[in-house]
Amino acid sequence: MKNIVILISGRGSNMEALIAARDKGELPVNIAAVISNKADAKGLETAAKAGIATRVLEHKAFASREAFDTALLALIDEFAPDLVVLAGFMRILTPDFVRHYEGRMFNIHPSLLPAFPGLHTHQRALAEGVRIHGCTVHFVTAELDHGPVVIQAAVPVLADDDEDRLAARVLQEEHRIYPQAVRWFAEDRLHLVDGRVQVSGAAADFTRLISPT
Ligand code: NHR
Ligand code: GAR
Repeated sequence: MKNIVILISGRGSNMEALIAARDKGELPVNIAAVISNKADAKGLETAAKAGIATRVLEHKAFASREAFDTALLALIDEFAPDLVVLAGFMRILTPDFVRHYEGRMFNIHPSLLPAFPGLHTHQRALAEGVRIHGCTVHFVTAELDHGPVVIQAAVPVLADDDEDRLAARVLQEEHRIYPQAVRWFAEDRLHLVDGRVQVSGAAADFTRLISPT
């Protein structure tokens, strides 16, 4: 079974969705550790209650991004992960760190990339007046929020939406697609071809059905 390490900075509801999927037998991975760059991240308690090893590495204790990333890499590798899962992790990672985990690090981003990379995505989607918003799981590359897309989910923007309501509706979809993406990885069904992700097996058949060429 593959090992995963989850990185969080806060609430950790995406992490919880992964734990729940594992507990239901829908996600065949060993969650080796949950690591936070913030000591007060609520998700740390949730992970500890689930019996998962937790670690804190505070970025504030380091003089530079490079120094933090070097220590973070060493800490993560103690758990020998096959996949590193960013789940609401709020620190931009240096190119050397990203290269070390190339093809084996996921992020979930609360927009339909390539729209709205970076922060405050729901507020920006509302300000632009887009009718469709959503979330994206992608492989992490050095360019922020630009890595190959693994899976996306679309969420309608309603006339009376505010940031909180829209964020909550997107979050529900995040909790559905993140376990799905990690499951595909665990099943060795993801293949990078020319910088794009192919999903082998039933999902690929489904893709052909809904977009005939
Ligand atoms: N690192 C790289 N190299 N590439 C990506 O695609 C990354 C990444 C690190 C994190 C998550 C990302 C998101 O999904 C992510 C993707 C933090 C920031 C940010 O500006 C932006 C995007 C993401 C995460 N962070 C500030 C910083 O200076 C700190 C903000 C804070 O602490 O609140 O690092 O949106
Ligand atoms: C999620 O919406 C996630 O997509 C987003 O933060 C939230 C974390 O929630 N991530 C980013 O904005 C990364 N910059 P969670 O801690 O409950 O999973």
